[in-house]
Amino acid sequence: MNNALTAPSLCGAFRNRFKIGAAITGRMTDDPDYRALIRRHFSSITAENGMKPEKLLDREATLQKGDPIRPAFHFSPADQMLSFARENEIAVRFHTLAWHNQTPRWFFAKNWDNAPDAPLAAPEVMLARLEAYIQGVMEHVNSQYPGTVYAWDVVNEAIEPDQGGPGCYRTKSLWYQTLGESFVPAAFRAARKHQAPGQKLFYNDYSTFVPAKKEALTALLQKLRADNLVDGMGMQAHLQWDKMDIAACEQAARAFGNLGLTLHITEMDIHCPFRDEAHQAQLAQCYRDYFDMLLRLNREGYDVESVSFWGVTDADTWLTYFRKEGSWPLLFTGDKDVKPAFDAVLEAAKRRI
Ligand code: 9MR
Repeated sequence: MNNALTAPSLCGAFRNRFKIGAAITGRMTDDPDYRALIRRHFSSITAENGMKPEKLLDREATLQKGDPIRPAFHFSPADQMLSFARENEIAVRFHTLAWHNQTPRWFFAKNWDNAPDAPLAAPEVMLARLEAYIQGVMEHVNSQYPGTVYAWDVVNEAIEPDQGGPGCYRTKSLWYQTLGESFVPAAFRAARKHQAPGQKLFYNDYSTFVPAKKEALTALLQKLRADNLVDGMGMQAHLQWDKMDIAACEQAARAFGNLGLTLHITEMDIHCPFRDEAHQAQLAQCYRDYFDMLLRLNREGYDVESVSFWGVTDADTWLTYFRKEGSWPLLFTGDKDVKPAFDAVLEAAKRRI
């Protein structure tokens, strides 16, 4: 097998098509082999966890500050990755500002109370906190690392048809419980205020190809678009090798693209619990078909701007924990060799579609 460090550059092959990205961890930016691999193959990075609210919010310092609205931050985990990106001229997708998950409950509570059953803060307080959070993060990033972030995941995963709320909002989200659906436009409005020139604002979600979800998302994006609040749709693309429905993915991409939105594939992996040659060849075929679809869309004039994998090698995929079984879903092995899926994606870049 070919080592990833000598294989042709993936992002180089796609230079004229779209950015190729990966979700990375802080540990990777300390490891010389990962640094070299990322530099060679990726023109975009996302922090897998390091820029989420639970990583940036500092409760102790917030309490000390004594401000009921403006929280205190510790930016060091994010700074490490932003510095790595800046040094290596890699663009950053910032993930993520408003999300129900990985945002500590105390952020939603009256007086920043940490008790699991503490009363939630009043809607006007939460609106002000949402704006203060977004302002605090965006001002820090844009003043300390100008030109580094090109896309912001402003709102992540607000729609969940299974929770049955009106408009299919995720009703269990504490953002929804405190502010109702208005938290979505409010977050985008705040981000618009603090974005730097050239940055795009994204809504990001998974299973966007499921018809009920696609419909609800399209309705939401249409409203946001009408108010000029959103620039792009982030389609996560956590897929499975034996349940690929590329036509459904394509239909969703077209629906969002037809609203005039830039399209990012933000979190791509294709779960495959088998590492043998035959299954990995099928995985490669899944990637080939998916990338052919994206390239076709680009040819037609859709603005597919960036495709990011959720992880770098099979050794660091979240799927192993999530699926509670082995998963070999990405383009590089844990030993940092290229896989058949890598060759398939690389070849897709060369094909005239
Ligand atoms: O990959 C992330 C994993 O390490 C975390 O434990 C998990 C916790 O919420 O979040 C994972 O990333 C998610 C991303 O932020 C949003 N879309 C779904 C991703 C996979 O769960």
